[in-house]
Amino acid sequence: MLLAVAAAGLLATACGSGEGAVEPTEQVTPEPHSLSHDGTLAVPGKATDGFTYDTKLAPVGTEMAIDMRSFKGKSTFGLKVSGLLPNRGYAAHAHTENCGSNGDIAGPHFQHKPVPKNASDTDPKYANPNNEIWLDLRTDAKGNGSSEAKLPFAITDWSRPKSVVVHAAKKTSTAPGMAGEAGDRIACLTLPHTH
Ligand SMILES: [Cu+2]
Repeated sequence: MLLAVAAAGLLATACGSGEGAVEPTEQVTPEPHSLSHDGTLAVPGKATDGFTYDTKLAPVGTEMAIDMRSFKGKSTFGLKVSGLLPNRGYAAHAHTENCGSNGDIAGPHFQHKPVPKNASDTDPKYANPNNEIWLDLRTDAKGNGSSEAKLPFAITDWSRPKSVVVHAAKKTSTAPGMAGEAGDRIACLTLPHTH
């Protein structure tokens, strides 16, 4: 028992919010849940939470910011970018894992209802903007753009995406067998999370 308590103490220190943090460890906060976070893209090796994997389509220094709010079983999820190529569509989604040294590390699309084992990732029944978080946007003449997804489900500490990935395609496909596809992963922002 004592050991377990000591271990919990250590963990709290490791993830804690700095010196002398005395707030009780926050347990599940199902809702309301909100999160704002931004990052600046850098190449893998120099990146902390914002990664570019294609410096032509997603230049170093591009800023990505998200603003997520969840309340009463519904959520909004906004994405803002500045510094991408001007006047261009970009497909983007929330993904399940943290960003890493290559785009694949961010895992598949976050899904509220996960696709069953016998179904395909690209089945529009699961790969659609009511079950995933699609953030396709179009930049203006300065390379700034934004999008907001309105979602018919809650995002909680336990059911939430860990990253936002920008893809090379100008738009996310919705065609059967190709739903959710959007080409190469060109940029990724890791979202803060506790689980
Ligand atoms: Cu994606």
